[in-house]
Amino acid sequence: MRTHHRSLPRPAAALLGSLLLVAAGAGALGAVPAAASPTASAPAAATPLGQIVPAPAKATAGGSAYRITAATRIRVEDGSREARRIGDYLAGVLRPSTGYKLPVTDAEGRDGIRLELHRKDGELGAEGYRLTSDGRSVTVVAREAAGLFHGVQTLRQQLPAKVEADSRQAGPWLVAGGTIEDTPRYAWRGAHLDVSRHFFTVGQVKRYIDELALYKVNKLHLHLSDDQGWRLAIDSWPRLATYGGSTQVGGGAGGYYTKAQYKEIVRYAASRYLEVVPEIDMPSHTNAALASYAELNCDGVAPPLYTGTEVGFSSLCVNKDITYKFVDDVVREVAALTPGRYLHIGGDEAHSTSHEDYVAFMNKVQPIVAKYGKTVVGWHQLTEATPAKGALAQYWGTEGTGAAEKARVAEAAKNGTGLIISPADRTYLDMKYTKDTPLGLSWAGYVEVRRSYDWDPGTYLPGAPSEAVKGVEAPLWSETLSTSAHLDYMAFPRLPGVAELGWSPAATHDWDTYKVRLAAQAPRWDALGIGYYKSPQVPWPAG
Ligand code: NGO
Repeated sequence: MRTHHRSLPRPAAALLGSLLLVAAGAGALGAVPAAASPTASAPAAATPLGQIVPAPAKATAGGSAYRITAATRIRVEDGSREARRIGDYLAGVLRPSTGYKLPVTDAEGRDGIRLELHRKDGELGAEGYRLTSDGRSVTVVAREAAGLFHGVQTLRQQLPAKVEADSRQAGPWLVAGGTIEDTPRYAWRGAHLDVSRHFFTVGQVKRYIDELALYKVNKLHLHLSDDQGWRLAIDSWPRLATYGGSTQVGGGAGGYYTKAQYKEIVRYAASRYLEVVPEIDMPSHTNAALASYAELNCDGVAPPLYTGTEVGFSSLCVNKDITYKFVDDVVREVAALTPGRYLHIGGDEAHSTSHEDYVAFMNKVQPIVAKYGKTVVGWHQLTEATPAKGALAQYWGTEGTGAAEKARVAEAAKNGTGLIISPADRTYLDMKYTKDTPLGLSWAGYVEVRRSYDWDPGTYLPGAPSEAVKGVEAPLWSETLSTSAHLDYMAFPRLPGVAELGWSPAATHDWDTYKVRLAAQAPRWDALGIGYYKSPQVPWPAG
């Protein structure tokens, strides 16, 4: 059993030493200003406005703090179903720790927590929001429901960390006064999870989704197939899941999602405003499929199932017609289950496929994705072929990647291929933090917290136009990871940093202020039972 993972919330008293809570604790001892009291003491007792992760585009502090009390109501005035759902979600976060009823109502009123959709507020865009807090109310306004949801995450982080606890805690529950106006820098703020090397249950994936939502991540890229396991039921090729999904790295039992389970993941992600991007990796990383169906192999012989961690040895048979029937069937079924716009076809590390065969394969598969109404995403090796119109390439090189390879990706970007930036030596959450990290890999080097945050996706790839950059993504590969505690320990505290690179304006980028905001998140992770790496680079609160 690993000792660094703390699965139980720390007692509230132990939290009082933390940066976030010293002030709130002091408020509990003295006279807490009433909701409409003068500004002097109230703001001091609350988390300063905008001291959250990701940093908001703009925060203007001032005026009275808002205080949640037993009388507070959550108002969703426009009566929309989505606003109501988000109100219920917020109530679900606040009720256990505050102990208040917090009814969600569409009755009009100027007090309370107000969630409003202003469909004509163009400035807020598809995901932006405005949060205004004063003595009478805290109001979140957005044009779209996604923006309202992100605004609710901001509200959560403005409250003391113990609001995350699942048992009743002492208040006061203050939100500093002022206004936050916030829209994301990038439309693609992704997290990737490898459920193939080790299988993760629907419940484990939901837990990760909830962690992502707190940091305004909006894409969940699921790596559903690889040499070690095929993880999604495909009706037309049933052995993929029943046989190809029957093991994992190290030889454990593996597993797969039924179609109903996959849909449940998609639904849950959507309820947190994340779009699922399914990946079926090809032509390599396909041993599980090749083992399940002999006819997919060039020599007609099925290899055994594989439970090691080598890469690049398998390949679909590029010259057989049945390969494309297989791809067509799989893409059709995956597309039908996926409301999102994208389908990731992998394309990485095809070391046992010749260049000519690789190009022919990728150029034949991309139109199949289009035929089923989806937009292609591929790892950046896709640019060795001809990326389809509108396709996105996910760059996963490192500082050591050769200039020619970088230039090829940049050239594709100039010609219209969008980029998702995932440098392995910056954003790979499976890289060890240091040589002493008990989990993870180190092929791209060690990635300490500062290294994962302190770079700019907009200018990362020399020669790529900044408009081509659609966003960032943090992959979490699972060769060495098999439990939620493992995922948490590798994702925290690096994931919030990559999320911030995706959301916050470049002008807010600053390690010295970031590390203080990041440190202030720790009591929240404690309250949520998220065990994290206590990097010496971050000024964690004592306690
Ligand atoms: C590489 C490789 C994966 C590994 C991962 C481990 C890509 C795109 N292909 O990233 O198969 O799991 O590294 O860090």
